[in-house]
Amino acid sequence: MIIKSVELMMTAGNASQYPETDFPEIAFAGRSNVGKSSLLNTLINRKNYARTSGQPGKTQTINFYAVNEANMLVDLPGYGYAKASKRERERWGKLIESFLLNRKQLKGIMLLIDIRHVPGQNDVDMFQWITHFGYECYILATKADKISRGKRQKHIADIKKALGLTDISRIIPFSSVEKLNRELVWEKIIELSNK
Ligand SMILES: Nc1nc2c(ncn2[C@@H]2O[C@H](COP(=O)(O)OP(=O)(O)OP(=O)(O)O)[C@@H](O)[C@H]2O)c(=O)[nH]1
Ligand SMILES: [Mg+2]
Repeated sequence: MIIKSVELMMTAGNASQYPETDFPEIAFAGRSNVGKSSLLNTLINRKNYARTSGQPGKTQTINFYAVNEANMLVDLPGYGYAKASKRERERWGKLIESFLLNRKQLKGIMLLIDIRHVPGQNDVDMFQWITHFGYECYILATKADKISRGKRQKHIADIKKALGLTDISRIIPFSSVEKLNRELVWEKIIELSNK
Protein backbone atom coordinates (compact mmCIF):
# COMPACT_ATOMS: atom_id res chain seq x y z
CA MET A 1 0.00 0.00 0.00
CA ILE A 2 1.38 3.38 -0.99
CA ILE A 3 0.58 6.10 1.53
CA LYS A 4 0.01 9.46 -0.12
CA SER A 5 -1.66 11.23 2.76
CA VAL A 6 -2.69 10.73 6.36
CA GLU A 7 -4.87 13.07 8.34
CA LEU A 8 -6.00 12.77 11.95
CA MET A 9 -9.64 13.74 11.40
CA MET A 10 -10.82 13.58 14.98
CA THR A 11 -10.06 12.44 18.49
CA ALA A 12 -13.53 11.70 19.78
CA GLY A 13 -14.49 11.43 23.45
CA ASN A 14 -18.15 10.87 22.64
CA ALA A 15 -20.43 9.98 19.74
CA SER A 16 -21.25 13.58 18.81
CA GLN A 17 -17.60 14.06 17.84
CA TYR A 18 -17.37 11.27 15.25
CA PRO A 19 -16.43 12.73 11.87
CA GLU A 20 -19.16 13.01 9.26
CA THR A 21 -17.06 11.44 6.52
CA ASP A 22 -18.30 8.49 4.49
CA PHE A 23 -14.98 6.69 4.04
CA PRO A 24 -15.24 3.00 4.96
CA GLU A 25 -13.80 2.48 8.43
CA ILE A 26 -11.75 -0.33 9.95
CA ALA A 27 -11.25 -0.21 13.71
CA PHE A 28 -8.44 -1.62 15.85
CA ALA A 29 -9.57 -3.10 19.14
CA GLY A 30 -7.72 -4.89 21.88
CA ARG A 31 -6.28 -4.86 25.33
CA SER A 32 -4.31 -1.84 26.42
CA ASN A 33 -0.62 -2.05 25.41
CA VAL A 34 -1.26 -4.79 22.80
CA GLY A 35 0.06 -2.55 20.00
CA LYS A 36 -2.97 -0.88 18.33
CA SER A 37 -1.35 2.51 17.89
CA SER A 38 1.90 0.86 16.77
CA LEU A 39 -0.02 -1.14 14.15
CA LEU A 40 -1.53 2.08 12.87
CA ASN A 41 1.90 3.72 12.62
CA THR A 42 3.28 0.70 10.77
CA LEU A 43 0.40 0.75 8.30
CA ILE A 44 0.90 4.46 7.54
CA ASN A 45 4.73 4.31 7.56
CA ARG A 46 5.14 6.74 10.44
CA LYS A 47 7.10 6.37 13.67
CA ASN A 48 4.79 7.95 16.23
CA TYR A 49 1.95 9.67 14.38
CA ALA A 50 -0.49 7.74 16.56
CA ARG A 51 1.05 8.14 19.98
CA THR A 52 2.30 4.96 21.59
CA SER A 53 3.56 4.28 25.07
CA GLY A 54 5.04 1.58 27.27
CA GLN A 55 2.40 2.64 29.82
CA PRO A 56 -0.97 0.98 29.23
CA GLY A 57 -3.95 3.29 28.78
CA LYS A 58 -2.27 5.71 26.37
CA THR A 59 -5.14 6.05 23.88
CA GLN A 60 -8.29 7.21 25.69
CA THR A 61 -10.34 8.54 22.80
CA ILE A 62 -11.54 7.12 19.48
CA ASN A 63 -9.07 8.44 16.94
CA PHE A 64 -9.98 8.60 13.25
CA TYR A 65 -7.18 8.62 10.67
CA ALA A 66 -8.05 9.24 7.03
CA VAL A 67 -5.60 7.54 4.65
CA ASN A 68 -5.26 8.66 1.03
CA GLU A 69 -8.58 10.47 1.45
CA ALA A 70 -10.27 7.11 0.93
CA ASN A 71 -9.92 4.80 3.94
CA MET A 72 -10.42 5.48 7.63
CA LEU A 73 -8.38 3.66 10.25
CA VAL A 74 -9.86 3.95 13.73
CA ASP A 75 -7.68 3.57 16.82
CA LEU A 76 -9.81 2.52 19.79
CA PRO A 77 -8.87 2.92 23.46
CA GLY A 78 -7.70 -0.34 24.98
CA TYR A 79 -9.38 -2.40 27.68
CA GLY A 80 -8.07 -4.43 30.58
CA TYR A 81 -5.93 -1.61 31.90
CA ALA A 82 -5.21 -2.71 35.48
CA LYS A 83 -5.08 0.78 36.97
CA ALA A 84 -8.35 1.91 35.39
CA SER A 85 -11.01 2.97 37.90
CA LYS A 86 -14.57 1.68 37.77
CA ARG A 87 -15.64 5.03 36.31
CA GLU A 88 -13.01 4.84 33.55
CA ARG A 89 -14.11 1.30 32.69
CA GLU A 90 -17.74 2.38 32.46
CA ARG A 91 -16.78 5.32 30.27
CA TRP A 92 -14.81 2.97 28.01
CA GLY A 93 -17.76 0.57 27.74
CA LYS A 94 -20.21 3.31 26.78
CA LEU A 95 -17.85 4.84 24.24
CA ILE A 96 -17.10 1.54 22.49
CA GLU A 97 -20.69 0.36 22.61
CA SER A 98 -22.03 3.54 21.06
CA PHE A 99 -19.40 3.26 18.32
CA LEU A 100 -20.17 -0.38 17.50
CA LEU A 101 -23.93 0.17 17.68
CA ASN A 102 -24.29 3.28 15.57
CA ARG A 103 -21.40 3.60 13.20
CA LYS A 104 -22.71 2.96 9.69
CA GLN A 105 -19.28 3.51 8.11
CA LEU A 106 -17.69 0.75 10.19
CA LYS A 107 -16.91 -2.17 7.87
CA GLY A 108 -14.81 -4.41 10.02
CA ILE A 109 -12.65 -4.80 13.07
CA MET A 110 -9.12 -5.99 13.65
CA LEU A 111 -8.95 -7.49 17.13
CA LEU A 112 -5.37 -7.45 18.40
CA ILE A 113 -4.14 -10.13 20.77
CA ASP A 114 -0.56 -10.45 22.03
CA ILE A 115 0.80 -13.62 20.41
CA ARG A 116 2.53 -14.59 23.67
CA HIS A 117 -0.66 -14.71 25.73
CA VAL A 118 -3.69 -16.95 25.69
CA PRO A 119 -6.69 -14.63 25.17
CA GLY A 120 -8.19 -13.49 28.48
CA GLN A 121 -11.87 -13.19 29.36
CA ASN A 122 -11.79 -9.55 28.19
CA ASP A 123 -10.58 -10.63 24.75
CA VAL A 124 -13.18 -13.37 24.47
CA ASP A 125 -15.91 -10.91 25.51
CA MET A 126 -14.69 -8.35 22.97
CA PHE A 127 -14.61 -10.97 20.21
CA GLN A 128 -18.15 -12.08 21.05
CA TRP A 129 -19.32 -8.48 21.15
CA ILE A 130 -17.85 -7.86 17.70
CA THR A 131 -19.48 -10.93 16.17
CA HIS A 132 -22.75 -10.27 18.03
CA PHE A 133 -22.91 -6.86 16.34
CA GLY A 134 -22.35 -8.66 13.04
CA TYR A 135 -18.97 -7.23 12.11
CA GLU A 136 -16.34 -8.99 10.06
CA CYS A 137 -13.28 -9.59 12.20
CA TYR A 138 -9.64 -10.54 11.78
CA ILE A 139 -7.43 -11.38 14.73
CA LEU A 140 -3.95 -9.89 14.63
CA ALA A 141 -1.51 -11.79 16.82
CA THR A 142 0.78 -8.91 17.73
CA LYS A 143 4.42 -8.66 18.82
CA ALA A 144 5.25 -11.80 16.84
CA ASP A 145 8.92 -10.71 16.95
CA LYS A 146 8.91 -11.61 20.66
CA ILE A 147 8.73 -15.35 19.99
CA SER A 148 10.69 -17.55 17.63
CA ARG A 149 9.22 -18.39 14.25
CA GLY A 150 8.95 -22.06 15.12
CA LYS A 151 6.70 -21.37 18.10
CA ARG A 152 4.27 -19.00 16.39
CA GLN A 153 1.89 -21.65 14.99
CA LYS A 154 1.39 -23.21 18.41
CA HIS A 155 0.47 -19.81 19.89
CA ILE A 156 -1.88 -19.11 17.00
CA ALA A 157 -3.58 -22.47 17.55
CA ASP A 158 -4.08 -21.54 21.23
CA ILE A 159 -5.69 -18.23 20.25
CA LYS A 160 -7.96 -20.02 17.78
CA LYS A 161 -9.07 -22.46 20.44
CA ALA A 162 -9.69 -19.83 23.13
CA LEU A 163 -11.85 -17.75 20.79
CA GLY A 164 -13.66 -20.76 19.36
CA LEU A 165 -12.67 -19.82 15.81
CA THR A 166 -13.17 -22.29 12.99
CA ASP A 167 -11.09 -20.57 10.32
CA ILE A 168 -7.38 -20.23 11.17
CA SER A 169 -6.81 -17.89 8.22
CA ARG A 170 -8.69 -15.27 10.26
CA ILE A 171 -5.62 -15.04 12.53
CA ILE A 172 -2.64 -13.13 11.18
CA PRO A 173 0.68 -12.91 13.01
CA PHE A 174 1.88 -9.32 13.05
CA SER A 175 4.90 -7.36 14.21
CA SER A 176 5.33 -3.60 14.11
CA VAL A 177 9.02 -4.05 14.85
CA GLU A 178 9.61 -6.36 11.87
CA LYS A 179 6.73 -4.94 9.80
CA LEU A 180 5.64 -8.56 9.46
CA ASN A 181 2.49 -8.92 7.31
CA ARG A 182 2.00 -5.18 6.84
CA GLU A 183 0.89 -5.75 3.23
CA LEU A 184 -1.41 -8.65 4.14
CA VAL A 185 -3.17 -6.54 6.79
CA TRP A 186 -3.66 -3.76 4.23
CA GLU A 187 -5.13 -6.32 1.81
CA LYS A 188 -7.66 -7.39 4.43
CA ILE A 189 -8.49 -3.76 5.26
CA ILE A 190 -9.19 -3.02 1.60
CA GLU A 191 -11.15 -6.26 1.18
CA LEU A 192 -13.42 -5.48 4.15
CA SER A 193 -13.73 -1.83 3.12
CA ASN A 194 -15.02 -2.82 -0.31
CA LYS A 195 -17.73 -5.16 1.01
N1 LIG B 1 8.40 -5.96 20.39
C1 LIG B 1 7.32 -5.31 19.97
N2 LIG B 1 6.80 -4.29 20.72
C2 LIG B 1 5.70 -3.67 20.29
C3 LIG B 1 5.05 -4.03 19.07
N3 LIG B 1 3.96 -3.26 18.92
C4 LIG B 1 3.94 -2.43 19.98
N4 LIG B 1 4.97 -2.66 20.82
C5 LIG B 1 5.26 -1.96 22.09
O1 LIG B 1 4.18 -2.14 22.99
C6 LIG B 1 3.91 -0.96 23.74
C7 LIG B 1 2.46 -0.53 23.56
O2 LIG B 1 2.21 -0.19 22.20
P1 LIG B 1 0.99 0.76 21.78
O3 LIG B 1 0.96 0.73 20.29
O4 LIG B 1 1.07 2.08 22.45
O5 LIG B 1 -0.26 -0.06 22.38
P2 LIG B 1 -1.82 0.30 22.37
O6 LIG B 1 -2.54 -0.97 22.08
O7 LIG B 1 -2.08 1.43 21.43
O8 LIG B 1 -2.08 0.74 23.88
P3 LIG B 1 -3.25 1.71 24.48
O9 LIG B 1 -3.23 2.98 23.70
O10 LIG B 1 -2.82 1.89 25.91
O11 LIG B 1 -4.54 0.97 24.37
C8 LIG B 1 4.92 0.08 23.24
O12 LIG B 1 6.00 0.10 24.13
C9 LIG B 1 5.33 -0.45 21.88
O13 LIG B 1 6.62 -0.05 21.51
C10 LIG B 1 5.63 -5.10 18.29
O14 LIG B 1 5.15 -5.50 17.22
N5 LIG B 1 6.76 -5.70 18.80
MG1 LIG C 1 -2.90 3.30 21.73
